[in-house]
Amino acid sequence: MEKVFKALTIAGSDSGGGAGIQADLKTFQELGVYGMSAITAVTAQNTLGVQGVYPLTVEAVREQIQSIGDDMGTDAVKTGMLFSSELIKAVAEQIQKFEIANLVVDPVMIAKGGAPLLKTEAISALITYLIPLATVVTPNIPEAETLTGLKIDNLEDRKKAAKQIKDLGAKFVIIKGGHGEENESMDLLYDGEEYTQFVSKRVETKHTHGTGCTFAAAITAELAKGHDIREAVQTAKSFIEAAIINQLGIGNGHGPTNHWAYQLKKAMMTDGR
Ligand code: PXL
Repeated sequence: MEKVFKALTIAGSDSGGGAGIQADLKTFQELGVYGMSAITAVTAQNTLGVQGVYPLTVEAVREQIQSIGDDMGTDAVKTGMLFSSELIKAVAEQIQKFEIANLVVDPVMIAKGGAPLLKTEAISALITYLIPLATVVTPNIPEAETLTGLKIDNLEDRKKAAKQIKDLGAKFVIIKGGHGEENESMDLLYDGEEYTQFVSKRVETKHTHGTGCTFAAAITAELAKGHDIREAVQTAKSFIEAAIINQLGIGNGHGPTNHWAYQLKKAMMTDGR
């Protein structure tokens, strides 16, 4: 039998299905990776905003990861919404215990409408316990500013922030360009020596809910399959670009992206259409 690659997401549940655990599992599936989850918090949420946040206990989170580690194992882990310093510490301990090879840390802080998904007191725990274990950290510009205390206005600022986050102990850093204002969206990868820019055209749309989760989940799936970081980021970029361009028009607010668009595009290309 062909080897089955597996990925585990440790994140919050988005009842609306566009972000969080749901976005991660859909993305793993689309990229041919078996998806597993450890839920840190349940959010009541739709395209209009976050109506409720219900964190799980430290025990509940620890045990979900334990169950997977004891039996199934995983080729990669992604973390998303972790909410509190207690949950971050427990997750970091479990990740160390199971000697996870590929860890993608998406430092989720605030939902699109402004609802906090990480308590302010937990930012230092993220820096102390989790980022040093990361293969790659994937902040957007506001998250990179919070992690570094820098104000990011231009490419030089971005490079400085990437270096500072790398110095916290992560192997790679990608500062995403989705929050910029240029008509291109550029993601900047730093490996400790070189900066690599991944550029795509900016798409004007309000349907971008869950883009950060989806991008990081695609990187996780590709690392799980054994691709290197540059290949993984390139595929993730194509995946999220297709998902944003082919949005679904669901809900009255910031709608979800289209998680099946990338495979559809690939199938059409191999069809010769
Ligand atoms: O996109 C960040 C994010 C992560 N996790 C959950 C979310 C969101 C954004 O809304 O709801 C559960």
